[in-house]
Amino acid sequence: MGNTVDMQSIRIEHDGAEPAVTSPEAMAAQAGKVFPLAERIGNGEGEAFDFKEWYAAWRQENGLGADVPFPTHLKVEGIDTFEAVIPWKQLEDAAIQFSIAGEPLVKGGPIRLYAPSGSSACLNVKSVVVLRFLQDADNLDYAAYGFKNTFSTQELLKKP
Ligand SMILES: Nc1nc2c(c(=O)[nH]1)N[C@H]1C(S)=C(S)[C@@H](COP(=O)(O)O)O[C@H]1N2
Ligand SMILES: [Mo]
Repeated sequence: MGNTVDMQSIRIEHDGAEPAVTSPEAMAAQAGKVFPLAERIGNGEGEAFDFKEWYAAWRQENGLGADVPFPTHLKVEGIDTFEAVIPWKQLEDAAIQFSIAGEPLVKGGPIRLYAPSGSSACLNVKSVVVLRFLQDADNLDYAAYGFKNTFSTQELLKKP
């Protein structure tokens, strides 16, 4: 069905680049190295690639030079409107799960982000369909998660 392709698409928005869509397989190929998610996440299933390795490769392939600043935060949006804002330093060792036993994710697809250095397991967003790269140098430790437009004080994590 025509919808199948859209459901497996991930939109990328980054200053200095045209918004574009990609696929789990294309992202894994771009990252270059794939490993069992369990290497980083206890009980993690399936295959993953390193988020920052993928990001470095993506930057290079899109010709983003030193004039385009590195992001301070990543905002990930799930297909169910759950979303999270994650400080860059909480993305250390972050991994993107993209398949299980070589097959596309049935649950949590097209991709799922795991942030083992994140301030909360709630930041492990499933069914990610948008990656938005943000610049907010005044709020480097700002992290948040929740359903779109429903961020509340309780959902804001002030600690890095
Ligand atoms: N798309 C999406 N991702 C999500 C959520 C959600 O409701 N939707 N819940 C989050 C929260 S609050 C938690 S605690 C974890 C739960 O992950 P688990 O089901 O693997 O335990 O997923 C996070 N990722
Ligand atoms: Mo949670």
